[in-house]
Amino acid sequence: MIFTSALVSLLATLGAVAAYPAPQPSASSTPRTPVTHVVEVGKNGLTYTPPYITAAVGDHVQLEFFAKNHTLVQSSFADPCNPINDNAIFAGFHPSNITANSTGLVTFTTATFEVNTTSPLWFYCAQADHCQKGMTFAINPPAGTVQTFDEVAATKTQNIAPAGGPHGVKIGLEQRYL
Ligand SMILES: [Cu+2]
Repeated sequence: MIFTSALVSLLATLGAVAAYPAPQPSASSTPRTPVTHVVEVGKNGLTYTPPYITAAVGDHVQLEFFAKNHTLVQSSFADPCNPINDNAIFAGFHPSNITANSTGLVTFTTATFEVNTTSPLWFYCAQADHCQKGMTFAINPPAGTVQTFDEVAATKTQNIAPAGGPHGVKIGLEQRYL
């Protein structure tokens, strides 16, 4: 009898344990789903839209190329219009007829890269004098620095494109309705 009541007691305890909800991972330990930031290149003149973004490590930046023939090159903050080094991100040049007035299903050439740092990243368009004219882009720029970058860019006597083809990006196609 003692054994039976002990068993009942044990089963009751087990039942209570089984009914208790399993611990859930806290919000802070849940992996963040990477975000793809679409950036329209040359849609609204010599600009990237948006001109800068806030992004986390692991996020992707997807460039969509509008007319006429733009690119994206990584520079340092101090020296715009000049590739930061031989490993600079370079989207390549992408001639396009798509404009802000285009309608219907269009096919963009895209260049996509992954954000691999929380440090600020700086970019420009190496076509003609687009860099000097303010066609610049930034990821995680500190407050107030975008304007400074553009002011320095405007003083540059050269706008330098990397040699060779695209670097550090994945070139693709993206269809969407405008
Ligand atoms: Cu351009």
